[in-house]
Amino acid sequence: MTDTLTPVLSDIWDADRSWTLATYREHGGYRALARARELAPADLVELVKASGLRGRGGAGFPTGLKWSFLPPPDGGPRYLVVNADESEPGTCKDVPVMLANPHVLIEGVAITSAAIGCEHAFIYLRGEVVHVYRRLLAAVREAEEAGLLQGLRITVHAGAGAYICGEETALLDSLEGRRGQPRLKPPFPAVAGLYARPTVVNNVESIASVPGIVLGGAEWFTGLGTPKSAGHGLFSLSGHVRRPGQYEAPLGITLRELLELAGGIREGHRLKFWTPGGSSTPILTDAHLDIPLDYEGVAGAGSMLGTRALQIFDETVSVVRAVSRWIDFYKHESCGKCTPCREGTYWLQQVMHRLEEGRGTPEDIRTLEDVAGNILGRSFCALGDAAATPVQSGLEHFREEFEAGCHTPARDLFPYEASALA
Ligand code: L3W
Ligand code: SF4
Repeated sequence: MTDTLTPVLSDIWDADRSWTLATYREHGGYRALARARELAPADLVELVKASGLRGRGGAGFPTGLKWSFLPPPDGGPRYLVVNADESEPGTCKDVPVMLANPHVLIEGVAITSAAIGCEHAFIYLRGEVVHVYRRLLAAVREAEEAGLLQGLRITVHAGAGAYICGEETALLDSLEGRRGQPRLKPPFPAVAGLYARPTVVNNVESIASVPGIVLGGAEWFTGLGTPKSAGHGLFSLSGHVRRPGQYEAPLGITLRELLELAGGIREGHRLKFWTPGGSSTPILTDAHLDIPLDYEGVAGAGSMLGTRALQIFDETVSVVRAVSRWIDFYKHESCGKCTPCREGTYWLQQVMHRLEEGRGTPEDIRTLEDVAGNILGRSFCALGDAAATPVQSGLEHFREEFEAGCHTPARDLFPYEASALA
């Protein structure tokens, strides 16, 4: 961990054995849970509502409002499911939270469960990160043995490595033992989720932010960030920056400020393009260095804050090649349920490969626009839109590079060696 402006989530990452219960408690861990247990569930929901916390998994839906959508208790089970299936290209904030401080997540799970009346919570983790799975299991056991969970059962479930299982309803199908494919919404999980019971599905960072809110209060949290995007969050800088890593800061910080913390673009190079929140968010350019990185500021620039996965590319990188790699990913991960995404990602990939190899035609560029336009808004879930996004924003900002793909291979215009990290 390097510089951080609001060390709440990352405050103990540099401490010795930061992932253990002993270290977490030395730094005040589980005090928030004790305080939360003094509050009525409805007051906890109101507190999180008043804090303005918005979902940190990409969509930014107000967390307290989501909790309040659960129908009144009817005697049957209600579930909390933590979405820890972090798989978006560039997105890499939840794994560090769970590795460095799993107890802040577990404390958040316990508080949220108290707020919504849940007795069995699940953490759905992407299957590839076996080391995180082991760490979470060990931390849950520590919390149980210390008597902190008071009967709350927490199941850590490792998925099988499909990006679509990060979509909340596909995740629920997968958790139920079925092939992960999105369900029709409504009903939203809040009404009919896991085993058709009321279920809150929240991202790791959202839940890990809850203990801080309980201790600091709603006013403290709204005092950070901007009026409609309260609080702090992890900004993950990767790519051509001198010090890539996680930077915790209030929402509304700018890329220019974050680059200062990260030591700037690598020596002798300049910013060309970047994603504000992973490959699903339209790319931006050096014209957007000073936009506030909050939900409204990024939307105003034509993109989305998403997961704050800032992938930074300098002038040695071919936009066509970057978009082509992203399309390979979406084509591979399309679950195949709906036609626009299943067929559209296939055709986007065919055309992008031609352009990358310098074998494209002007008709190919029109095909890209047509296919991307027909995927966007017509797909069953957000993965389809996500696949159209890099193509559309790439064309918007760097059309000439796509046109160059009609006669020159990307490797000749942008040799691989120049793109290597310094
Ligand atoms: C009850 C209503 N609940 C909405 C809930 C809904 C969900 C949340 C947001 O996609 C985005 C996507 C990716 N009653 C409700 C309601 N809800 N209306 O609010 O819902 P939604 O549909 O806006 O978004 P989503 O399907 O959760 C998430 C973008 O995030 N993204 C994704 C990154 C990837 C990862 C990863 O790797 N793990 O997070 C990045 O930008 O494109 O737009 O809970 O139920 N009336
Ligand atoms: Fe599956 Fe893609 Fe359709 Fe989503 S948009 S349901 S991932 S085929």
